[in-house]
Amino acid sequence: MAATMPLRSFVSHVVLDLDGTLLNTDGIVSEVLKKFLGKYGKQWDGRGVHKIVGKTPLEAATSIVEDYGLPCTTNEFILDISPMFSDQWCNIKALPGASRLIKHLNGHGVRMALASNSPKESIEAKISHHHGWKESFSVIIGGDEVGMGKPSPEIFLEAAKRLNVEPSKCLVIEDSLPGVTAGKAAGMGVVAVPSVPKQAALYSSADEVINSLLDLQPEKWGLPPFQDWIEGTLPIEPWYIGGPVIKGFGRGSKVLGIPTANLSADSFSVILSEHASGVYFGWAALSTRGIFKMVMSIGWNPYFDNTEKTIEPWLLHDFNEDFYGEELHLAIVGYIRPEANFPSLETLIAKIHDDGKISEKALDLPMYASYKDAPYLRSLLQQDNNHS
Ligand code: ADP
Ligand code: RBF
Ligand code: MG
Repeated sequence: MAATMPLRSFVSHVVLDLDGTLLNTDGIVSEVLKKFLGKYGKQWDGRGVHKIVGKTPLEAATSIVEDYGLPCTTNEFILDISPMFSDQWCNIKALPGASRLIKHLNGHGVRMALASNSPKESIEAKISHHHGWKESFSVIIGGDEVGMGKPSPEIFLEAAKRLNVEPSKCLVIEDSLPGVTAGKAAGMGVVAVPSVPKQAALYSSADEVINSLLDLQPEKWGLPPFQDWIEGTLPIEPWYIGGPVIKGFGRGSKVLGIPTANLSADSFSVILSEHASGVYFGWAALSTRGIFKMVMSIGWNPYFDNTEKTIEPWLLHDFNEDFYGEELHLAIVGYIRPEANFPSLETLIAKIHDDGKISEKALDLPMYASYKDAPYLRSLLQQDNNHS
């Protein structure tokens, strides 16, 4: 594989896209559109997101007015909906790994530009809610500062000019197709981080396609490597999730020989959308049994091509029985790798066992072990509750 990889040229500067790359704007956009279209008796069809991701506000507005046959002009639509968006800027969450990347590059003196199709004013408003972001960029350019937005290379060429560097020394990080096209047309290296799931194949013009910013390897581009990986694991801001174990697809234990305690994807759709798909680990509490080490997959399981984003914890303990219906609480403390597809069941199974071993070992490190005592887990245990 490595031998067939094209040689990448090293870069000195990084140009970042904002919406969908650093910020989870899509969720907010969908919420606002749902509400707005509801006023006209129309229903927002989430599958239309690809028509607006990475577009200029005018292009996106034009396609919505057309597709939904709205009884207003594009300009009226923009005037009407703009305040609804502005009200929501403060609620847009950073995407997984965004703050880590900005801090890392800035901390190593790598100069960065932010180049977004949205107007400069909205960019400033959006990033003002994220500590340390604005100061980290040497250059911030909005779509309103250039003649043509992405996919025209203009905005990226202007970014290079303001950074005072050759375009070929810039690495663009982008989630959208228009952005990737613009970056390549500007003669820059491009890493795509697609924000629409399962669409990686469309991004073949990018130099590299990664699943989330957590997977970026800056050293591939001659930039300083991340130093926060520990024994094959990346510590993350812990998050907690729980509910009754539901019956899954019957594939985990039956086909793979690896039982996974499915949690209902419906109840967690919001929290799942906020976390990148991939393999994570942490601690699991079962009310009548105790607290156990755990490794899990979040995502679409490419090997089985699930239609829904699922969450499948494998408790690293021999239970010899099912515990459907039982309450399960999870503390997720670290990340291991993106989801992958495999040529055979055997290779998938081997990889999951590797993940298990990595997790077993890492969870003994004090930085991960301490979460075994998280109140969210302890409070579920019946013995503990009986004593207090
Ligand atoms: P699938 O994971 O495809 O749903 P099954 O439903 O056949 O596979 O089996 C998974 C069930 O096995 C879980 O719901 C859980 O009740 C049980 N189970 C037994 N041991 C474990 C374990 N170590 N980790 C997770 N689940 C386990
Ligand atoms: N499925 C995949 O298709 N690709 C993966 O990379 C992958 N990694 C997994 C890692 C762990 C730790 C676990 C528990 C499961 C993983 N699976 C993966 C999901 C596996 O295919 C899943 O258990 C079956 O889909 C059973 O429903
Ligand atoms: Mg399962």
